[in-house]
Amino acid sequence: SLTLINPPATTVKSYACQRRTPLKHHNTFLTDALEILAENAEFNENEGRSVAFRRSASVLKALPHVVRGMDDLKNLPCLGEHSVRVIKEILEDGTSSEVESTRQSEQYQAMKALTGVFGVGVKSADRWFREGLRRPLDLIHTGQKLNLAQQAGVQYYNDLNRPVTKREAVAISHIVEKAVNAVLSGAIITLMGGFRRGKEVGHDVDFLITHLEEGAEEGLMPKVLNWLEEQGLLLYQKTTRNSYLESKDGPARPPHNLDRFERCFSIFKLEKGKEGSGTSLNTSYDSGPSWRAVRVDLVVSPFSQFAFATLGWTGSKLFERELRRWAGQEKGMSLSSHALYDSKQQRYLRANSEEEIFAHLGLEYIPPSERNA
Ligand code: DCP
Ligand code: MG
Repeated sequence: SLTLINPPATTVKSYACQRRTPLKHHNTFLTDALEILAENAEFNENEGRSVAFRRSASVLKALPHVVRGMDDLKNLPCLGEHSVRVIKEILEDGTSSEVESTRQSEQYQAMKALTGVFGVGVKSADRWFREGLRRPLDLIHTGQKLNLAQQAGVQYYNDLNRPVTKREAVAISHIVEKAVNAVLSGAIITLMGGFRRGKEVGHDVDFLITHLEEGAEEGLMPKVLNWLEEQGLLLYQKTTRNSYLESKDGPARPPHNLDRFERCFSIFKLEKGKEGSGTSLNTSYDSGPSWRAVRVDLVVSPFSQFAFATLGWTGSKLFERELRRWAGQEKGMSLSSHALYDSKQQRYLRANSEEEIFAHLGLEYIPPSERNA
């Protein structure tokens, strides 16, 4: 029989939804670099390349130790040739020339600044970059035609690029609770996204709203927005049918309930000094206004879809992507934030909790704080 000379190296499963990824990990010096390349690939609309870099970074986030040499990468999944080359360079020289030149490049910096405007996607940013624009204010100076979202994005650019703290998220959640309770009693409001995964800061605050009584949530969104508007708490809002996960992936939602599931992208006006009981040392010297703008996403879900919506809005984005890829490629199923469809059985699988969805998918349950892939 064989004898193992070395203890087995750390084994890492290949899909991010099969493994635990804590918020704080040991390899930020590598993952930050890989994520710059992923971001740059997105700016160049090269999705395949971007996902490859994000998957590589994510594997390193799941390791229980610092990567010190190339030996530590043995047997790890998802590490493509390009990622390995970048990692090797950083391990040997301390930096990667490709990452550093990307970071310094005019295109990367301009695309980062322009896509950092709320409402501006890669396509518009790229067109403006090719027309010679570099900074958000250039959009104003050159008189570009902006839609309402982009106008708000430029107007509140500084505030919206300042991280939202957990304390501010809690203050916003009190406001949202008040608004929802004013128009419907018994609704359940849950903080989603990065904050549910344990992050201390975020780029926005995400909420999922539901009601135990199926159907009671219908028509809720416009009422909540009216209430907020009347109180002068909204700087911008746009509601849409929530269908982002379905656009490519086929049938993963029950055909009924279509019109009930709504999403609102908004910007809240949050009074300063109202974010909890702690004392702040410097606000009295702040020369700015007495409030700040905060991006808030609201999603309303019928209770029958609540578990799917919860799983779908908790993230991380890569974790969600990997869940859907696992469902499709390994299980012949189609997962969305509304439902799970089993193609073999040709039926939707019900679930009342995230645990049940993981079980349907044949996955070990991963709690939100370990979904930071
Ligand atoms: N989401 C997704 N795919 C998208 C948009 C959103 O899977 N294209 C899901 C997963 C996200 C959640 O919605 O975690 C919220 O989206 P955010 O962009 O707000 O992401 P986070 O909350 O994770 O990050 P941040 O802290 O930057 O807000
Ligand atoms: Mg968020």
